[in-house]
Amino acid sequence: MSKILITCAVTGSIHTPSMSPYLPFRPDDIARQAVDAAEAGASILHLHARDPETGQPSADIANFMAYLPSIRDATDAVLNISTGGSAVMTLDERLAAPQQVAPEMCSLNMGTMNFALYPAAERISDWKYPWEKPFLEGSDDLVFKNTPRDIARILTELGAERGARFEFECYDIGHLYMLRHFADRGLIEPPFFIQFVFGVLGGMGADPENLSHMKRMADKLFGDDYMFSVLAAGRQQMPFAAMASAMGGHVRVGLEDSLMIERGQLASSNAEQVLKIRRIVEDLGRSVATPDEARQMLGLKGADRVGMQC
Ligand code: KMH
Ligand code: ZN
Repeated sequence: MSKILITCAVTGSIHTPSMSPYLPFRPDDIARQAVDAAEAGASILHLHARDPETGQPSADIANFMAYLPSIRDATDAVLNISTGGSAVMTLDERLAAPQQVAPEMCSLNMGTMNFALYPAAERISDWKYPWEKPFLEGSDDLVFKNTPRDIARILTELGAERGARFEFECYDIGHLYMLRHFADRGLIEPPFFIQFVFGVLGGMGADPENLSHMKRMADKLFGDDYMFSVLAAGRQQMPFAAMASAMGGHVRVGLEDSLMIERGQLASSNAEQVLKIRRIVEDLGRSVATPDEARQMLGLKGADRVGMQC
């Protein structure tokens, strides 16, 4: 089996500060946790920005630039900037920072869907910031818009024009067919790095049968032209990462996807989750890819071609 890529999704736009004191949202905290995660074994850092005062998901370039240079200066991990941002943002807002930074990698969500966070609001009684409750509750009537036109725009503006390659986020079988469609249109080139996403309410649930079926269908649609990684949001994060590792896939962990290190216990950092999955995958006989091995495996343009101005 090839070396395993560990992606760490450091903060995201799902969780809110009331859920965990360890969720980083100030630039120094995002940078420190990202660098620690890279030192722990993450070759790819999947990144969003937040408002430094309130932790609210932010599309503001200044909030990205407040932490990105520190990460770049401290580690050679691959920077992967989200184009999903948050479902409450417009596509123009979501693309502003990745367009400016021109990173080696970007996420690309392969379908329009529900992205329901509201059940989490019921578990919180003590809110730290006023934006959190309406943000979570409003997700019962929110569309995470990723139409074929949106996808084509991201492929053109980030891929063709800026040289990024993609973490194709697939939350359902239909998203694999959408990816195939873009391959058939000649807008993407192998190897495709497909992130199978489980446990988001609106996408497929974290059931091992869904993982087997995603793998089976991806094999059929993409043959040797793809590699898969797995993220399961919530409690199934580590079990699904372990399954992916045993199946020859890659893994994604991080506080974007789960705040826990084990049942009933908050993770104290992103690095803690990276170290845990690293132990598991090494025990299963896999070895962890370095950032340069990740670049080779994914066909990335190289850190020296990231356009970050700072
Ligand atoms: N939060 C994950 C379930 C993105 O940033 O483009 C999906 C995600 C989306 O990572
Ligand atoms: Zn993300």
